[in-house]
Amino acid sequence: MAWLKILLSLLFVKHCTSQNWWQSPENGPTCKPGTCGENDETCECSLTIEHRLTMMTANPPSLVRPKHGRLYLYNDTSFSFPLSDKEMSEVLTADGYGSRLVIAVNGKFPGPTIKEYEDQTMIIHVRNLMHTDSTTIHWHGMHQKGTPRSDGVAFISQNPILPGLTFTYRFSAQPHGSSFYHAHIGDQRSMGLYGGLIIYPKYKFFSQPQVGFTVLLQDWNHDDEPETLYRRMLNGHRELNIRASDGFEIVRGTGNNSRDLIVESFIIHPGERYDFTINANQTRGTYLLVTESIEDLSKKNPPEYHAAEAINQYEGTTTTYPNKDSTEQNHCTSQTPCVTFNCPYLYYPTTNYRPCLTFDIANSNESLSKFKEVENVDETLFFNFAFPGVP
Ligand SMILES: [Cu+2]
Repeated sequence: MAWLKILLSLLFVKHCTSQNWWQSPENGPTCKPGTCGENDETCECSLTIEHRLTMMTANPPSLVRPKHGRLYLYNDTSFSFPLSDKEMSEVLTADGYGSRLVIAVNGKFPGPTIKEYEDQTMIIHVRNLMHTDSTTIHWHGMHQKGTPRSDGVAFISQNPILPGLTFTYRFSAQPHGSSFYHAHIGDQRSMGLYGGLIIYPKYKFFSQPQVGFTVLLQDWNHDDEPETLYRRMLNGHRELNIRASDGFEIVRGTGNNSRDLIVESFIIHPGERYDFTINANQTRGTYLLVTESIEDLSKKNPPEYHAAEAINQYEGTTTTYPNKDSTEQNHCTSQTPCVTFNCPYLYYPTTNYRPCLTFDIANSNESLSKFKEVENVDETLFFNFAFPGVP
């Protein structure tokens, strides 16, 4: 009977490992091993939602503060004992300023990026561990053909997921591209309940890179001011060209049929996504990727600068911490203008040698994104959208 015992224990071990992948959301995988691969039919993932405080160590909970890229316990007044890398990785830093309530997904803020392949059946378990708040998740950009119940709009396509409950979303991963998921109830999205949703195309295209990084932008009011923001992703160094196209398939546009736009910056409205390539062909060092809001802050007293910054560092170089401020944007000249893409106004911006390309300039190689003529029009309605801007 020994062989049977061994067989049974093997079965038991296998059973355990396949059941437990979702039970340690912070350290375990987001998606079930053996799913979500290029040749898999399904992609099964688990998102655990809970409230967390930023700038706190995990165990025991203790407030931390930052200095020169490291974190220190709040009572370490002389900044003598930096936290270890592991301890730092457990802290949700957010804006690094004081402590604030956020929503973490699998212990992360923002949530983990889910990567899958086009046409895969998505099975996503959402566990709501918030104590009093119900939630839903909308899968931004997904067509949800035949699966309206998985669209995630609270009170319209589903009942909210009550505290302590788990809800499973099922839908087909269509169309391909860079997208994201986000809460669709209250202000949970701006508290952190969102993450990347990258759908790789079924067919490989020439020179399509499969590696890269995702930049997620969110509205952020540390003190919960009721302002909303439009944002501009701005490259502070004009030599680092951003190649961007409309929609999502710029990544494949590097071959002969390239329809890339070479721009210095582009304007992102809420919910929009871009795939862009940064040509790292500059002097090795540290560069900033800068996102600014496009509000007119010049009349504010004192002047304000609303921006988010990310450090891009060439491998093997020492990190420096370049400081960006809004006064340094004078690298655009009449000979070397800074091209901006997706301006909402005809005359934005009027100064600084910033010619603007509007969205209709961008062309796509993607057959699905081609404009389709509508036949048999019953009625034509005119919607008057106005973007007056500042003359
Ligand atoms: Cu959305």
